[in-house]
Amino acid sequence: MKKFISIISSAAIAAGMVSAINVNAADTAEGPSVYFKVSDEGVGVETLKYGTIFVNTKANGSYGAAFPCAVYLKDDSKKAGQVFVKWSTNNKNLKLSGLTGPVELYGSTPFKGFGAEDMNLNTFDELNVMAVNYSKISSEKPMELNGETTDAYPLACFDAKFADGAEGGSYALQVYSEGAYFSGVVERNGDGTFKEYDPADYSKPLLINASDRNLGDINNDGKWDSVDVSGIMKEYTKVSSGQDGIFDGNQRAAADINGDGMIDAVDASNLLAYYAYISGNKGNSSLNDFVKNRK
Ligand SMILES: [Ca+2]
Ligand SMILES: [Ca+2]
Repeated sequence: MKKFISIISSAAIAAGMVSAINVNAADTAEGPSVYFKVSDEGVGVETLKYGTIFVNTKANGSYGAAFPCAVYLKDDSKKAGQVFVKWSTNNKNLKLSGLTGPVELYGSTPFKGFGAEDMNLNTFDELNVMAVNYSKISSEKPMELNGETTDAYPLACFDAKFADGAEGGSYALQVYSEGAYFSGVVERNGDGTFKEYDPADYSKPLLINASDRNLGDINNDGKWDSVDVSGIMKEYTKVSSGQDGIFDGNQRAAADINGDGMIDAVDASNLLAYYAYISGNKGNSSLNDFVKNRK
């Protein structure tokens, strides 16, 4: 294998492709990324073991309240001289609203010289896209940070809410970078040179699983028991053997108990252990807390 690679490299060098190879190498390196946080303090909103957000859309009346979110930039180089980030959801039934800067809720912005109103904030309602822009384009230097890292404070805050009638299933908050609505981070080296990155290339979406029932209550009868456990096992057996699943979106969201994006024997095992735990009248943890504390 090594020999094969060295032959390719020699051929590439001979063909004058050295610069093309270097560009590819840079593109696979770490670049600035964007991530999201969702407040799980509201009724029916929980952060699962693997970071996925679970929302019971009927926990607080039909389709409940908006839940607060924040968007962060992670830029280990600390060279960002201009940050323009847009984000959206993968489904307009998860609607974004109430865009603000981070000062009111978090006390500061990530970058020095930007107060409560100094960044540009835009909401494109038709697209369900939001945008924030921190820009010191007159400077050749990176922007100075208010904290130790670029994500010591969010770039912006907003609310997300499921529209009435939104179907159960998996939703996502994600960077938006398409056409005229692109995202970018310009890293400045301080000597006039710079490099522009698209954070969409380095960022992962935040999954938000929406269900009309409690986590783990697959048949929606208000109890967690062996019926729910065997439901998960049936679904897992079908899907893992290549057949179509039998769950609808509400059931799928309720069944991914640890929030790792899969419905499998681990979820069934967690639910079985929780069933034993509550039926022995031993404890009153929620299913989610029980799973997160389980070794
Ligand atoms: Ca049940
Ligand atoms: Ca799972």
